[in-house]
Amino acid sequence: MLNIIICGAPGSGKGTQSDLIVEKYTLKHLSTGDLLREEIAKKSDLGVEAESYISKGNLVPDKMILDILSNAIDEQTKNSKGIILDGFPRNVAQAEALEALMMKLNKEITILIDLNVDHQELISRLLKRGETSGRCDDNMETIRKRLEVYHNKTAPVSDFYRNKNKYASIDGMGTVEEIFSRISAVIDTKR
Ligand code: B4P
Repeated sequence: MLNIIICGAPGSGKGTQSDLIVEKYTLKHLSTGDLLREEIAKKSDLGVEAESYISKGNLVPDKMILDILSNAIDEQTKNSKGIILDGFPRNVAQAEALEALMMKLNKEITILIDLNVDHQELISRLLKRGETSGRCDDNMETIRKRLEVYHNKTAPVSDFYRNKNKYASIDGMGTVEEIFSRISAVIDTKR
């Protein structure tokens, strides 16, 4: 079973690469960003609360994410070849909660794939996406805040998995296809 985490700064291509990984390795895709945006679109209570954090570039509270994800991970790991977690865990507390959950399910994380992209390239990708995405967080002020939150809170998750020997750093610069072939080479060593 392949249970992969894809991690990286906002705009590093987690969502883009996850779609390709899911197709090639027939995994189930769990994106916390997508799950939250679905709630925002429905204008549910959870979505309204989540939007108040996301529009300012902050992470939503851990409890909200864990409530959404716990059942989803349980469901998606049943009768599947594995899962790809896109955008989760976003801080060390979420990584610890994920480890506890996986242990309870008698499953384990195979590898964390960390996409590394230059600062200016991240900004230009997100501003470009903002021209058409309609997302409340794809504007210059919020992007700056998201990058700061990433460096302070999410980057330490890499060390958490590096210490477990479950970490692969990937050059996230280049074409989508070039990056995907680097990722595939790592995943193929884990099958
Ligand atoms: P996410 O939805 O996870 O998204 P992201 O970081 O903005 O983007 P991603 O890296 O997936 O980039 P993409 O492939 O789209 O998070 C949004 C917000 O939700 C967070 O800020 C946070 O508030 C909240 N949230 C989510 N998970 C949470 C959690 N676990 N805990 C707390 N809060 C949470 O690529 C970006 C753009 O670049 C696209 O337009 C794409 O087409 C383009 N692109 C991709 N690869 C490219 C390449 N190689 N070259 C050129 N362009 C490329």
